Amino acid sequence: VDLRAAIAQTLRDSTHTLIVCHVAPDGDCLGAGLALAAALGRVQKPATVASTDGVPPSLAFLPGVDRVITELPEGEPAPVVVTIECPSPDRTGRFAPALGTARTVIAIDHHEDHVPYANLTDWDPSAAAVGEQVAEVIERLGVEIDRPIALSLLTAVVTDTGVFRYTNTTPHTLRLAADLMERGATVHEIVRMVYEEQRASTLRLQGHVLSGLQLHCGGAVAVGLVTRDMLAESRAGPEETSGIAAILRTLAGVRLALLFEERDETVRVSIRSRDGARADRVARALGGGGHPAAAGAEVAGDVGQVLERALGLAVHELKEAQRDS
Ligand SMILES: [Mn+2]
Repeated sequence: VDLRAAIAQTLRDSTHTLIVCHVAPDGDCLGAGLALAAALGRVQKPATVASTDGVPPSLAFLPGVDRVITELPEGEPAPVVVTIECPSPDRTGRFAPALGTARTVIAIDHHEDHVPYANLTDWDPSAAAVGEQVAEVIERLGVEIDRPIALSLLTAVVTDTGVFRYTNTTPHTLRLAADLMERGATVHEIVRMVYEEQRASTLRLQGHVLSGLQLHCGGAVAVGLVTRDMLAESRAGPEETSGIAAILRTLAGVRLALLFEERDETVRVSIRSRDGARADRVARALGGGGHPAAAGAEVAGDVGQVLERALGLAVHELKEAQRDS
């Protein structure tokens, strides 16, 4: 039996479904989660989207964000819980207890490092976005995709492919995007809302970080550093660092880009890679995870120590990539 048909049937049989995004949610998980909730609403099946870290301002245009919950509700637990790209239960943040009280847990994920924990697992690392997988579940629900659902799904696809620039973009991705545009969503409005409504503080912070750019390994490794002072001087929040690692990767000759963000007791490391180097291998060695081209980790210690350790791993990864090719 078709797995996604079984998932659709389970959702149709559920009196209430809790759809849980991962911590620090992105356009893919929120878009996919909101699209699934909207689709269930169309067939009179109540569904709630949950996100420990709420909704980032750049995604506030997504239909239904006003109903996203950030705390586990009291009362009757949801009989069915769907996790959206959570490779392990802890990625659900404060909603992890809901997995224990649910009758059925469904995991939909495209992350390489997924460790099975659900009753039904739709795991497809070849999917460009989890939104591609959710689009197929919605199709099996028999729901006509309308403009709000299309906008959410297209946001998932657009953001996880870096606007169709990353290697994960396939003909299937573009066909789905075309279908969603025929349902009334546009790529332009998403690009405008997500990437072209930036704050001055974000650009100032990028300026600080880029002016301190370091190159290692003959220019194959780019390193950026976000100190607490830089955040204060730019009047930027810690969430405004997203996108800097991707900028570092655009440099000619760079195969691994590493961004280090000074936090209270830890250092947040964001890793981007290309041309055969694997960001996820470096991230896993640091105790984190992610995709081959984009990964990250939160590492205890001061920034100098963490930088030295990560650079050692980056050198090792360049050798590994050489051997793989
Ligand atoms: Mn994703």
